[in-house]
Amino acid sequence: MPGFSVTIVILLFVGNSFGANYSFTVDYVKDCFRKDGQEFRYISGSIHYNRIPRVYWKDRLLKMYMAGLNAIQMYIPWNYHEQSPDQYSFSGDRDLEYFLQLAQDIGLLVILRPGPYICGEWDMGGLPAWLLNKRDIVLRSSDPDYIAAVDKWMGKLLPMIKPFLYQNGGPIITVQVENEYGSYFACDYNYLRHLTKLFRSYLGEEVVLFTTDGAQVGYLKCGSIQGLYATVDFGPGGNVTAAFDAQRHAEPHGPLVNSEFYTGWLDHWGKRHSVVASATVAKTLNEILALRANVNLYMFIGGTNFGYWNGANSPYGPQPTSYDYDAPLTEAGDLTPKYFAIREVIKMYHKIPEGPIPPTTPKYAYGAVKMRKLQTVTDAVETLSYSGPVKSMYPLTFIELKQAFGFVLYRTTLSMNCSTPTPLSSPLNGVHDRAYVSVDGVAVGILERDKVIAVNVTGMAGSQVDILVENMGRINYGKYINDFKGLVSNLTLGKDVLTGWTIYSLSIDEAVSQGLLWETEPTSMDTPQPATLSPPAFYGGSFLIPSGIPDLPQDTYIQFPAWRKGQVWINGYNLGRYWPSRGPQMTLFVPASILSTAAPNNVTVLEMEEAPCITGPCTVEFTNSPILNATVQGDHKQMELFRKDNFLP
Ligand code: 6DJ
Repeated sequence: MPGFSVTIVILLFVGNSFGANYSFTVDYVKDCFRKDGQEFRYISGSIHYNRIPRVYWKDRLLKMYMAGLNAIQMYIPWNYHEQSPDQYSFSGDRDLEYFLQLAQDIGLLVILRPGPYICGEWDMGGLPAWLLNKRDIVLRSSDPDYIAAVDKWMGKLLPMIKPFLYQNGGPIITVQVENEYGSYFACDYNYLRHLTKLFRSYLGEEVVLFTTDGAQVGYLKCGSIQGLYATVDFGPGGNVTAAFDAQRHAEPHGPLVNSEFYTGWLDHWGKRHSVVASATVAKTLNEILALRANVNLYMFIGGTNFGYWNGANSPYGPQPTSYDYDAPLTEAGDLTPKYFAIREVIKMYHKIPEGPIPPTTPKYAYGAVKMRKLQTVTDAVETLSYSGPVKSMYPLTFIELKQAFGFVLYRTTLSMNCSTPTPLSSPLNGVHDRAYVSVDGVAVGILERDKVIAVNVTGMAGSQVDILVENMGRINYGKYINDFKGLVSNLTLGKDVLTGWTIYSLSIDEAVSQGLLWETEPTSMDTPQPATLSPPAFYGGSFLIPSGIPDLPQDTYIQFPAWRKGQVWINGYNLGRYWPSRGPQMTLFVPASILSTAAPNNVTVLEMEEAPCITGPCTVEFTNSPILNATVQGDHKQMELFRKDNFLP
């Protein structure tokens, strides 16, 4: 039966080319990767889907593909998908499977970094804050409670990932275990071994598992173990051969890999904006590629820390809302000279796809929007605190209140007459992270972690003390990632420990998106006061997208002339924190996808310190270009330089 055998041959052929033949391996003889048996080198770029609205994923991935990249590298932040224990979300902006599929459809392979810890300037390095329910948990170690939570999460995540592995017909060529584990104090090999077994049990024996550590032998010591391919990370401008020598110390053979080649660097509030010259990036990239090494450009597009997702470093220094990173594609996905400089280098080694690069999208300056004062947090406390207050002798932390992000109001009374200014202090530096203090509705000062531990108060015994505490983002790197929020130790008034607290866990995001905040009649408090501080308050305004102009709505940036610090929502979407009084970030990226042409767009601002509304124009402003590099306040080194440059005393 000749027809029958022909059918079998065809089936076998099809079977081979769509499954069984797909392989991705390490060649320890020729020092390279092999894809389907052929020598393969990746030139990859980092993109974090959690920092880009879903509607823009395709645009950003296409731009990456058109730059000549053949792969992307991405984290999976655990806390983004499991915000409360056992409550998983994988839809909308969290649709991981859709993102992986898009990457594959566009022609990009994927280097996956599922953690569980990711660092990445992301709240608590991607670990869910609820892990801190066990007070003394040792994160990133063999602590049984930590391991139990990791096992459960990976039991949910890794089976989702499996069909996307290259050998199963998907785009994922390699999977990273943990992240820069060699720079963590615990140095727990049993933990790394446990993760290796766990990953293998769900993903199989075939997949290439790897680790990434700083390019120094010291980091690789605790970061690498048998069975995980050790790679390194390092930035431009240094000695490439020396950096790869560190990798060779752990992996005498196999492909050279720089898993994070820094195209830019991260920012902190109050510190100068990081900039890395394109020429330096291009030069070192060329050196890396000339060595036949594999490379991932971190970041290729940084994106935005929307909402409360930014992390922080220690001593406490939170990262701003923008994660632009001075990357080749800007926060808003715009093409930059760095993009083209990188593309030129890649062109010397790999074939670049032909065809047009998706253009930079236009931005629109919607102009000034008038804002009106709404309630203060104290006025609105009943609305904001759905479950009502909790009474406690001593302050409770966010975790004890089962709140992960945002703000908590701590209320007590002055325990004694303070007829002369008396210090209200956090002797153990336990304000995590910023506390706005008012007495009988009058703002008296701000406490700030690692910066200001006392403010002076006056008032009669029994006066109401309201302390609104802001979580400004959990530490994401180093020893102090067990970052509890709220008042994490007692406050004192003079020598007295303050007790008898009424604590309001606040659901501000829900109240804003449901439009529950009201305008208030001006009071005597609203008249100009000598003090330049007011109790935290909401402001609201709205604007229409102009009609008759084609292609609106477009992306835009919001800025806060003469506002000080706070949080902003548009149509209930939490865009993030603004802090122009500290800098360097002055504008927040507003994606068009949250704007409406059908109705007025509602802007809600929670200003923590002082709005310009009494003394000047009460407006926020939509502009068409970002400012991420303003002069910063509070960076003493920079001030010194500035003084010197300007011949100031
Ligand atoms: O893997 C880390 C990235 O997520 C490596 N890295 C980047 C990102 O956080 S700072 C910027 C950093 N590691 C800490 C090393 C400090 C010198």
